[in-house]
Amino acid sequence: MSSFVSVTRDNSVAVVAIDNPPVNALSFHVRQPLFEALTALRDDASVTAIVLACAGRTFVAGADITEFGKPVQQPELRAIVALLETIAKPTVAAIHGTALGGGLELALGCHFRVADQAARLGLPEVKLGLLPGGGGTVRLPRLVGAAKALGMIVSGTPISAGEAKAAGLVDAVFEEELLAASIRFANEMVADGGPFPPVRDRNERLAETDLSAFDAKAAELARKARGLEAPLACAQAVRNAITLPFDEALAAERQLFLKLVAGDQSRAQRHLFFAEREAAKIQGKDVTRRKIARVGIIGAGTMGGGIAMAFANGGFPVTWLETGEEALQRGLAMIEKNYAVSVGRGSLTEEARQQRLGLFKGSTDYADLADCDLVIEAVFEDMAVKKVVFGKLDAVARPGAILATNTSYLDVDEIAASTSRPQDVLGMHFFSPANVMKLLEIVRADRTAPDALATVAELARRIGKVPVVVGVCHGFVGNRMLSARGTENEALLLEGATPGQVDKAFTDFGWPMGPFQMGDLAGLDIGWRNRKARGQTAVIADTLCGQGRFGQKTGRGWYRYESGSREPAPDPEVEELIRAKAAELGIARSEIGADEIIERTLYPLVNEGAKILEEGIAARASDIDVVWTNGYGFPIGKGGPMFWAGLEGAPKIVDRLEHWHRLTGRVIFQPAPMLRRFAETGSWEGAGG
Ligand code: T1G
Repeated sequence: MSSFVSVTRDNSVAVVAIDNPPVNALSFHVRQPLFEALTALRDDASVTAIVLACAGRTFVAGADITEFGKPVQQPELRAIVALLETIAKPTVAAIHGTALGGGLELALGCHFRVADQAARLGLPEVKLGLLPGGGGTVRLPRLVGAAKALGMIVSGTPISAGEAKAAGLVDAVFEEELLAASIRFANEMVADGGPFPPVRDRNERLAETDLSAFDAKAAELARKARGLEAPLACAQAVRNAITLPFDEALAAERQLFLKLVAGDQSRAQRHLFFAEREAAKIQGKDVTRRKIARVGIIGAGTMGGGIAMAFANGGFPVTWLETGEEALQRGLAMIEKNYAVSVGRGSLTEEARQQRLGLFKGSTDYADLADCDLVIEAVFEDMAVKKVVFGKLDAVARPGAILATNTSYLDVDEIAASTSRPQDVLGMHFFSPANVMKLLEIVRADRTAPDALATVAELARRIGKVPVVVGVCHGFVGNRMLSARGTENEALLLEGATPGQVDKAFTDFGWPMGPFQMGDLAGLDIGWRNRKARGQTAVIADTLCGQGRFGQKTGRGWYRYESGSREPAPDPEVEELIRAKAAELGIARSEIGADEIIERTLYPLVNEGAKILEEGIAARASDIDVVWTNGYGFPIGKGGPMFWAGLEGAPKIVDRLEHWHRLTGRVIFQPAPMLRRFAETGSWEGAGG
């Protein structure tokens, strides 16, 4: 027997335990001994039932993603599931932690699935650009019905043990110790005497399918796919489960899986899976993390409120400080309203709402921050104001407390230097709305202690954020690159494109929306204020703002918004304004195609990323991909700007940047040395600090 799979006996019940830390992935070194053990137990007449369990913190969390793209080693998961279904004696999967992907598919090969109360079950393959390739698309609908299976597989979102029991996926949920309860359950099934039909033969739930409703739901999901292939393939595979005989549907699933796993989109999404985990690891030696029990938030505005909610949602007590009682009460009222909306939507229970509100302690006195282990300021974006706040913090915070600024742009080294404890100072750049957006840029100042960075990176994941450690520069990684991506926006308009054409080039690329629609959503006045503060101008945007056209909130911006609508409509007045400005500036206008729009916006985006790598502001190219797919909507099927540069062809990017540089002389088009090296070597390695 291998160290990854062990078999023990509890009288006539055999317990097969998988032990493959950290998540019991179904690697080849697990599959082979598992297949052998199940074959032997099937043929062992002294065994009356089999319980399949896992050691460690979770049931099988899926196939081993690191094996994809390599030669397949037999036995595959499908063979193990098929073997399970040849076993007549009761087979019981005992699920704790998460049964995900191939893990749930393995459990679907058993007659029964039992779970502890905290268990979660799901088929998240779509998040890797795949579909369940171990029979999940054909077996899950047979237990929970096609509609529920479609929702689970296309969303990839796991469900709780309770929901799984209610849906028919799980046969029992136990409060007591899982293994003992599972063995008892198995003995009960033996006593029942069976027969025990394998899931493949259980068709009763399929008969209830309303195919036209199913197709309508699948069509709606397809509209949201935004160019991603996997959601469509998932829906097709589940539909096959309804309309085709089992083995044909299973074969069709296999073909769909093989096409997806070899495709660029799945490679891109698997790249992001590992990139997100890599980004959360702090470079260098293993450090002891500091204990964070209570968090202080300074500022009860939109950002402060979102950050406070993010921590309360993660179960942290929050001391929330404002200068005045009125501002504080306004902030608390906003949070109570947000939670009430969630309860109304059914996404939060009333009990959880009360529990979270109970975590807040409001204050207008800095001394109340003395027992906080981490304090985050989200006050007005002005260096002088930030320094006053940090001066007060420095005077009251306990030794070893981490002091963080939520600044989007300002120099964190300068803020840290204004305190007596620069080793405890760093940036935590949240993205609005901070309780929703996943990305958290952790800004490493030049004297920030490694354990402070590691503490905040781990804390970020505990509150559901995706952390990326970035260096100090104007705009860090995301906003600095956003600026490079937008430099040509007005030139494109003056030279002949319309806001709608630019935005369409972006949405056709896979972005949720283009830069002009995004500007109208965020409010054009924000950029206007920033430009004025920095003595910059944007001829068209400044004119629009001067006319009070701030975007959706004023009903007019780059687009018109019919009363109350959020749908952008082209605005002839804006297009006339652009033409007039172009004439004033003597700029000849002509048709501008989507390729040129992409070359003049996304190629500078990649180029700025290469500069950021060279300067060591980002530790690795994949960190930049994590920033852009989690904070700015870069299409996950393209893996982020740096991964996409490989798909697009770096030599072509360099060539076209040189073309635009020759034509315009603008520095954003000058290819960065790191980009040239990537074009030559195909690798971003060896860049940055
Ligand atoms: N394969 C290989 N490594 C994995 C892995 C997997 N399936 N899941 C996690 N890891 C590694 C991860 O890279 C990290 O490594 C460590 O385990 C801890 O993970 C045929 C085709 C289970 C909820 O998509 O969602 O089955 O950084 O940091 O936050 O149909 O891991 O320590 O070196 O995420 O506690 C489907 C993916 C696969 C689930 C735990 N399954 N994993 O979260 O830990 S495809 C998934 C997760 C498939 C079949 C198809 C999470 C988790 P390192 P972690 P965590």
